[in-house]
Amino acid sequence: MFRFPSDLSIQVKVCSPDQGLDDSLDGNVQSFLIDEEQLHTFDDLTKVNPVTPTTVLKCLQARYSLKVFYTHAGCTLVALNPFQPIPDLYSVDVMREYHYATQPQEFKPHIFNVAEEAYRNVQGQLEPVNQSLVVSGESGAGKTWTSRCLMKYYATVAAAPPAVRSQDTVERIERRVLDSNPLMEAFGNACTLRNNNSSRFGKYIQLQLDRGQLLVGASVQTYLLEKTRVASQPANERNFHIFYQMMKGATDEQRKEWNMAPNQRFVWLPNCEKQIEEDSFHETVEAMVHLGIKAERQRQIFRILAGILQLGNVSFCSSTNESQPCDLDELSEVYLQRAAELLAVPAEELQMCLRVRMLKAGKQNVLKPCSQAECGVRRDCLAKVIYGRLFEWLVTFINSCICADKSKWSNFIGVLDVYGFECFHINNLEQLCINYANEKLQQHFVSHYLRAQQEEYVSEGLEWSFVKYQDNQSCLDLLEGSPVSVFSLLNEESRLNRISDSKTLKVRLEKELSGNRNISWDKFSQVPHFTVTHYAGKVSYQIEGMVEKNKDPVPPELVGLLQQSDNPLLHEIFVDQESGIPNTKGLSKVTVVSKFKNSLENLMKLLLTTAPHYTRCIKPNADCRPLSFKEKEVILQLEACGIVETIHISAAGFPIRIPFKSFLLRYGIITRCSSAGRIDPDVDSTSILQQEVEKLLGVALQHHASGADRRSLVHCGRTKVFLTQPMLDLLEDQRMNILSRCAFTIQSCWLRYR
Ligand code: AOV
Ligand code: MG
Repeated sequence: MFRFPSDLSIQVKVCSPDQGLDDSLDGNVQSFLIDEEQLHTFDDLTKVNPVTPTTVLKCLQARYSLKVFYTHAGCTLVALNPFQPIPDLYSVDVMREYHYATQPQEFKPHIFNVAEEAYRNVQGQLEPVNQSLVVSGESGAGKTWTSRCLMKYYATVAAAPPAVRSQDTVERIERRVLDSNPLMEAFGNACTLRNNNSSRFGKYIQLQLDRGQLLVGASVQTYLLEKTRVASQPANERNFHIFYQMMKGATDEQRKEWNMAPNQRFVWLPNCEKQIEEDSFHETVEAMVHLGIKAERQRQIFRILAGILQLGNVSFCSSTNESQPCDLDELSEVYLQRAAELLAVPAEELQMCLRVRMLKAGKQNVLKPCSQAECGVRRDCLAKVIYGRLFEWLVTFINSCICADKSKWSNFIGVLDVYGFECFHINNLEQLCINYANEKLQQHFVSHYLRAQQEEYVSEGLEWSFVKYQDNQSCLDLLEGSPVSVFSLLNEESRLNRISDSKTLKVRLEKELSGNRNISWDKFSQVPHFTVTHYAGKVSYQIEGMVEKNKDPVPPELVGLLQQSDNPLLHEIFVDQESGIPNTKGLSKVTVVSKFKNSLENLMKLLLTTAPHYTRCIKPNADCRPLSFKEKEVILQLEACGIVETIHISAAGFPIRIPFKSFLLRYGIITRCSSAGRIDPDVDSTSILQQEVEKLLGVALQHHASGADRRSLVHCGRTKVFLTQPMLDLLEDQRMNILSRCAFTIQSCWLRYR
C-alpha cells in the first residue's frame, strides 16, 4: 500500500460520516464485527469497522495480549503501558529502522513513528515548522517513559556524525540532554499511590535543531512543582526520590557530615523501606557530574537537603502562656541545631524565626510569639521555600549547560510531559492544578484537532455531517473563566488579609457557581468540599487549607535568615529575593493559581505556533501489573480522551489531503498521457488548478467509478484534494504504469537506434 509522503498528507483516517457516535454506542456491535480473530491485525483503529468504544477496546485488548503496545488512532498514537521492560522494543537498531525507512509509516505503529514523522516535518513544505509532541494520559500511564524514549530517539538519530563532531562539544550535548532527565526526576518525582515514579512537576523540553537537523541543544521549561510534598506526604506516599537516594546511597563520610545514621528515622521520609528502581543515588550523582555540577556544589546541595530532613524532626510543645514562644523538647533542640549547621545559619536565629513573628505596626516592629500550630506551619514553609528555590536553581543550571546559542539553532521539537490526571481519596489545591493542566491540554487537542478537522471540511466546501465530541470548555469556564470561577473566588479569598475560613469559600462557591453544570456538592458530607466533573472523571476537592496553599506565604524573616546563610548556594538562591518585614496589610498578590494559569497560557500560545503530534498513554490496570488488561478501566480512559471521536473524524472518508499544486505535480502525468492534454501546475489561479484536478480525476476514474462511487473515493475541495487510501493507491498504480511504459519505450528506442 502506498502512503503519500508525510510532508504532503495529513495523517488522518476512518469511517463514514453518517455513522454517528450515538449509533455506535448501542452495544449491539458483535453482529457487524469483523472476525474477532483478525482484530489484532489492525494497526490503525480507523480500520476497525464499525468504530465503537467496544470494538476499539477489543482491538487494543487483542493486541495487548500479543504484546503489541502501540496502535494508531488516525492522527493520534495510542500507547498501552506494558508495565514491564520489553526487550529490544526501543533499541538503537529499531530507532535506525524507523529513521532510515523511506516510508516509516509502513512500519508497525511505534513511538518512533511519531518521533520520525515530527523530525521529517520540521522541514515543512514551504518553510520549517516547529513540532510539538504532546504526551497525555492519567497518572502512571507512561508519559514520562514515552518522553524519555522520544529524547533518546533524537539524541541518537539527530546526533552529529562522528566526523563532524568537534571533540567535546556536540557529543556531550546529547549526553547532557539525556542526563537532565534522571536529575530532574530525582528532585521532581515521587512515589504516589498511582505511580512509583510520579512526576510532581510539568515539563516542556525544546530540542534545538540546526539547519542540518542536528541536535545542538535543548531547553527545559518546568511547571509548578508540588513542593508541599517536602513537608507533608499523603498517607502511603513518599517524599521526592532524592531524599531516599541520599538515605540509601550515602557513603559513611557523607552520613557523618549529614548526621544521617542508617537506621535514623526522619518524619519527612515515610515509607523508607519501599525499594523502587528510582532510588539510585549513584545515577543522580553521575548525571550531576556529566552536567558539570562540581563536587563542591554537589556538597552544598546535599547539605541543604540533609538540613531539610533534620528540620522535619523538629517539633514544638504547646505553650501555656500566649505571650511566651513555644518550647522545643530536648530532641528537637538537637535536630534544630543540626539543621542550622547544615543550612549554615545561626541556630538561635533559626529558632527565633520559627517561633516568633515580626509585624509592622506603624513605624515600629512588633514581635509576636507563634502558637504551636503556627510554628509548625513556619517550619514547613521554610522547607518548602528552600526546596522550591533549589529546584528552580537546578532547572536554570541545567538550561545553562544544555541550551545552545540562538544563532546555532533554527528549529525545535518540543516534548510535553506533564503530571497526569489524578483523583485521590483526598484532593486539594495540588490536584486541582494538575487536573486543570490536563483540562488545558484536552482543550488544545479538542480545538486544534477535532474542531480544526471539521472546520477544514466546511471551509473546503465538503459535505460533512458533524461528529459530536466532548468539549471541555464549560469545565474550563468553571475553573478559570471570568468574571467568576473557582480560581477567581479562591484568589479573592486569598487576597483578603484574614485568617482563611474554608466555610466562607464554600458558601461563595455554592452561591456564585451553582449555574455551572460541572460543579456539585454532596449535601451529606461533613467536610467542606466541591466536586468538579472533569473530562476524565469527577474529582472531589477538599476546601480546608486551599486558600492558605494558594497564598503560599513566606514570612520575610525566613527569607532574611536564608540570605545570611554561609552555604554559598543557599545564599545565592535567596539573595535576589526581596526581604523586609511585612506590614499588617501587605501580602503578596500573586497567588499560586494565578501564576500557574499564566504559565499554562504561555505554554498554550507556544504550542499553537507548532505542529502538534498527540500520543495518548493508556494505563491498562490501576495496580501497575504487567500484562493485565482491565476492560472497564481502559474504556473509561478511551472515552475520557475522546479516542472514539478522534477515530470517527480521522476516518470520515478522506484521510489524505493534498494541495492542488502538489497533487498535479505528482499525478499530472496521468492526464498528460491522455487526450486531456497537458496541465501546467505552475498556474496560480486556484480555480484553474481546481479545473485541472477535476479533469485529472475524470481521466483517472473513467473506467473505475460511477458518480456515487467517486464521491465516496475522492472530493475536490477549494484548495486541496481529499482522498481515501484506495483512491490514492489507484492513482499511484496508474502513475507507475505510465512511468514503466515510458521506460519501456525509451529502452526500445535506444535498442533500435543503437
Ligand atoms: P506517567 O508519567 O504517565 O505518570 P510513567 O511514565 O512514570 O507514568 O510510567 C509509569 C511506569 O510504567 C514506569 O515507571 C514504568 O515502570 C512503566 N512503563 C511505562 N511505559 C512503559 C513502557 N513503554 N515499557 C515498559 N514500562 C513502561 V505521572 O508522572 O504519575 O502522571 O504524575
Ligand atoms: Mg510522569
